[in-house]
Amino acid sequence: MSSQGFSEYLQARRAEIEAALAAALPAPPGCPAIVADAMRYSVTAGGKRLRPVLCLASADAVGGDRALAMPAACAVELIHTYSLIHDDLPAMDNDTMRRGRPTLHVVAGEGMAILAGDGLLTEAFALLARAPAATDPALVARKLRVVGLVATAAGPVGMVGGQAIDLACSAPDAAGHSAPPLDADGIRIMHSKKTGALIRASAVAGAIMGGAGDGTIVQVDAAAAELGLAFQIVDDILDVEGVSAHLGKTPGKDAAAGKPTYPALYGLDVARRMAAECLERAERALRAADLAESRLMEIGRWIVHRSN
Ligand code: GRG
Repeated sequence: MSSQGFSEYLQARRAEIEAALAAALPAPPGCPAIVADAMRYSVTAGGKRLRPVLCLASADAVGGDRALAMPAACAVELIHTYSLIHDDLPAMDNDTMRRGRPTLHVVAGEGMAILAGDGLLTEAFALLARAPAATDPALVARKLRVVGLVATAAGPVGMVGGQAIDLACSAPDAAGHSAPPLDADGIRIMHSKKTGALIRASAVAGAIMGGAGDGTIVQVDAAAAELGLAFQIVDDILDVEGVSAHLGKTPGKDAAAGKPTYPALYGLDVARRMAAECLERAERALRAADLAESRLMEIGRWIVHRSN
C-alpha cells in the first residue's frame, strides 16, 4: 500500500469516478435530452461512491491495473443509482429526498423516473461490454465473467430478489395479503440480496479485472460479504441516529414504517458489536489472501465508522 492517507486515496478515486461517470452517461443527440437529463440528475447528485471505490480498491489490492476496473466501477454505480431511483418511487418506498435532493420522480415525474432507472441499468451493461476495449482473449474472458457476475448480483437472485422480499413484507399484495414478518435469518438473507449482492459484486469485479487468481477472488468475496452486512447494520443504526442533512435522505423512516431493522431486533449496542464483528471476519478473509493491509480493509473501517 502507498503512504497516501486513506482520505486522500478516497478523494482521488472519487474524482476519477466522477469524471468517468460523467463521460459514460449517454447524451443527446443519440439519447433524448429528457431522459439523459433525468439520468444525470440522479447520478451526479453525489453519494459516497462506496461501490465503485470498493471496485477500484479491489483491483489495487490484487496488484492490478486500476484503469481496467473503471468501467466495472462505473457500471455498479449506475446500477446502484437506478436501484435508488426505483426504490424511492411511490410504488416502493415512496421517498421524496435522496442524496440531499428531491427524488427524481418528484422533479421529473414517475414515468420519467422509471425510464431513467431502466436507462441506467441497461447502460451499465453496454458500458461493461464496450470497455475496456479488448481483443486479448484473457481480458475478454475477465470482462465476460464480470458481466455475468454483475447481472446475477443485480437481478432476481440478488438485488431485485431482495427488494421483492422486502416489498412483500412491507406492503399487501393485490389480494390484500402481506407476507409474514421475517425472522432474524430472513432479514439477513433479504439484506444479503438487496444490498449485499451488489457490494460483493463490486469488490469481486475489481479483483477479476485486476487479474486476481481464483483463491484470492474467493477471499475478496468472503470479505465483501461481511462488509455488505456491516454496511446494512450501520445503515440501520444511522437511520435511528441520523440527521437528514447528513444522510441526504429521510431518517427514521424504516423504524417508523415498522421495518425489522438491526437496532430494532438486537438493540443499538448489540447492532454496533455485530458490525464490528463483521469487520473482524472481513479482516480474517483478507488476511488469508495476504490482503489485510490493503485499501479494502480501510474501506471496511470506513463502512463501520461512517456517519452518512
Ligand atoms: C428497486 C430493484 C430495486 C432495488 C432497490 C438498494 C435498494 C434496492 C434499495 C435502497 C433502499 C435503501 C435505502 C437501503 C439501505 C441501504 C442502501 C442501499 C443505502 C443507500 O446506499 P448508499 O448509502 O447511498 O451507498 P449513496 O447515496 O451514498 O450512494
